[in-house]
Amino acid sequence: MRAASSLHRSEVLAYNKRTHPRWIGGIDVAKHGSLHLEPELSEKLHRKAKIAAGHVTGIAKMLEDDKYCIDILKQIAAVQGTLTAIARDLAHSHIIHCVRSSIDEGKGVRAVEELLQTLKYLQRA
Ligand SMILES: [Cu+2]
Repeated sequence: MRAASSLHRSEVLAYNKRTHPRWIGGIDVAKHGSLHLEPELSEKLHRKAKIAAGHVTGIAKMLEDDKYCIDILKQIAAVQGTLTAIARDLAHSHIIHCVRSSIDEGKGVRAVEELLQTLKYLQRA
């Protein structure tokens, strides 16, 4: 299998269907369409993402309205903070569920790949 980053979403979903059981950590994976996000976390991250989207829209408007640079920078920092928090929560959940699942299934190489990918994206966050 190619690196996950070079896969189309449909390929990843097909791979996940083949390699993961339907139920993980009490979550019906088929029902929720996710291998690692518990409904409460999904809702929390969705809410934060919508807040960040609102801030980005606000930043665009501030630029359009030629607002004071420091005020715009404050908004940018706030969005970055929100996105970083989302990334951390997502990475934490991914390690707990997806990486552990790979370990439980005896797929050590896959688990290491999952961890390395997590670290790679966290460094950018
Ligand atoms: Cu995951």
